[in-house]
Amino acid sequence: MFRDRLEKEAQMRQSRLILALDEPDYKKAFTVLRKSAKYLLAVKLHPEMPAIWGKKPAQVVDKFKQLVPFVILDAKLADIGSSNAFKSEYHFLQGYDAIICHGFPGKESVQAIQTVAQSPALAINGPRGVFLLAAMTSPGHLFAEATAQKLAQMAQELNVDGIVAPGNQYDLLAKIHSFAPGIPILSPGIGTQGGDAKLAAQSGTRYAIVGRSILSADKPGLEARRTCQQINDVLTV
Ligand code: O7M
Repeated sequence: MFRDRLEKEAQMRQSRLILALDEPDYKKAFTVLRKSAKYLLAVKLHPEMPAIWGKKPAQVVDKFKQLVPFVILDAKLADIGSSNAFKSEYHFLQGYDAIICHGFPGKESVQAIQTVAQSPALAINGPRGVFLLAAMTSPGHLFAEATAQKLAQMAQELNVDGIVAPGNQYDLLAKIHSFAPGIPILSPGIGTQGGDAKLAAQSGTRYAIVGRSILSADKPGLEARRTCQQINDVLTV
């Protein structure tokens, strides 16, 4: 499974840090990536980023993968199965290693992406991954605990590669972890959105998704190293 590749690589690289490269200036984005790459497990991109940078997705993915093992697409797919299938196939063909999706359209919609991710044509370099979002970091989000519970249980049943859950809401995070103990959690919300890497890791986060606190640091490499170390202090790598 993709999550085994992720875990193995995390242990080899001694990093559970995923950089959210939300920087519209390509030159700046690439400089931050170059400076922090040594402390990163992966980069997370929104689907719009290559177009914002005036580049082709496959070109960006190829280039970034010379610096980090994985490039994760934050597509937050939330469609019916057949649409999720062709969208994810398009994205995987660009080289992305894993895709993030919503669970609220239902199990079949998520399964459609898993089927594409595991298709032999795409699995030449190992299976691709599917991460399911169970709750969000944003203030006033509508992921009530009961909803998050259902989504986490769905993630467990479907045996997805990971759950995205808020690294700035420790109680909800811990609950999501308890509802799907077998599925690793990837957490945004650390740093600028108030979450603390150590507290998140203690509440169930296995991989941290961090953007602005690294992107806006005077020394992004040092900030990446610091965040990477904070997680490693709690989780054995
Ligand atoms: O560290 P930040 O706040 O600068 O960036 C966090 C990134 O995580 C940014 O790319 C968001 O789009 C994303 N994110 C959240 O901030 N909150 C969520 O609930 C979910 C995500 C996300 O990655 O979803 C997959």
